[in-house]
Amino acid sequence: MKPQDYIAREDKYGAHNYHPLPVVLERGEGVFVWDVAGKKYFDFLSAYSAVNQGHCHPKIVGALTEQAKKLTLTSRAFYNNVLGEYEEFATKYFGYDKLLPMNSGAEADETALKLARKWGYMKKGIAENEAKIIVCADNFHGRTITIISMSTDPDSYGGFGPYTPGFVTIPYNDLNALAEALKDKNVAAFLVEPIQGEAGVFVPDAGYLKKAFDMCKANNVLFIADEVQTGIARTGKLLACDHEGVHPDILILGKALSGGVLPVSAVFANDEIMLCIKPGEHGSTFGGNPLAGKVAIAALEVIRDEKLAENAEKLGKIFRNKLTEVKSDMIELVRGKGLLNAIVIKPKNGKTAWDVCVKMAENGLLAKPTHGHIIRFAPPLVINEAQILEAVEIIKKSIAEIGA
Ligand code: IF1
Repeated sequence: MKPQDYIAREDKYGAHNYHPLPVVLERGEGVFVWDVAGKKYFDFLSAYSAVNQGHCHPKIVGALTEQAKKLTLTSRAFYNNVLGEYEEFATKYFGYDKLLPMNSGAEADETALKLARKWGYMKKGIAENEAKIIVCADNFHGRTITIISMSTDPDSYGGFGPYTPGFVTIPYNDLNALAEALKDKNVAAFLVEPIQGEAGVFVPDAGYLKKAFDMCKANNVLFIADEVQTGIARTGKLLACDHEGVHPDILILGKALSGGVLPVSAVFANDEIMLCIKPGEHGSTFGGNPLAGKVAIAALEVIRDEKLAENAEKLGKIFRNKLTEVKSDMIELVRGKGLLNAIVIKPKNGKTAWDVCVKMAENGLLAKPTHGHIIRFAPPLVINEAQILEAVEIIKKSIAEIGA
């Protein structure tokens, strides 16, 4: 089969809920992926920051295959010998009393919203069904109906109403707006991405997260960090909140929590919050399965043992410096933190960010535009300096070819 045969088959039998780049991949290893014709690419998306440890990391795949031969799923109707081991390891790793295991990032966000509302009624004394949660414009927290009810992006919420009530939207990176919203005594929580990934890698002002956290504490409001995309070493620290010494009341993780080998997400909180959910009040068939537990332990050990946060910090600076030096009237700006970066493309001669991405693919590097004119660059954190420099050359060459 040729690439277009794979594409035609998906088009015929699969929902059209994505518009992928015309590349058909069949193998991944470390920072590289290969298509069905054997062409090799740098992966500069990492499945939206789920493959931070590199494709098919042998330690993580080893944990997966070992456990897969023993026991994959019991449901939570019974105990199993792995869940407690994973819960102890991960709660000590991130510094919380407990975690609630789920599968997708959206499920973890939904869990955090339920937890915050429960806490609001049981501990803050908010009247039943009156709890409000502050969210930021241009957020991305997933695709469920409640989560898109918080969205300001018509592509996310359009045509899916009616919407879940109880959300107050403020501009991102705006402490005055937060101060105003916190005056409402029915506010239970503030849900925020430490960096807005989907919006185009918007890094807030230095000090924003810390000041927002302090303002929430002063108003008895929970600070919830959605680190599904920014967490697990992506921005140069274990968590993006660590850059400002913020320890969220509720932490949401997903994606690279499993190194991309299967869906694993989790919500972390201390007992005062977490124990507001009683037995039988929340759950999921696969949440906390032994396969996920062993994979997540291995994925987190790789982050620690291979010092991937430190690597992301060091190579991210080199990447941004090199890209900033590129002389091109198509590059409006370069921004990011660690190895979560983006360039804003100024269209030229009708050529857009999409054309740049198609050209980069021809030249051996995969990345994808977000919101039309922004290209996100997020390679696996196992990348080395020589590979970063080689990737910069491909980006430079592709922009020059498109802009010519
Ligand atoms: C798609 C975006 C990225 C997330 C944050 C929760 C979730 C995500 C901060 C939900 C998921 C994914 C979803 C995927 C593409 C990708 C994405 F473009 F959609 F927004 F990364 F920026 N919180 N992001 O980024 O996690 O349920 O997907 O496991 O839906 O197209 P999920």
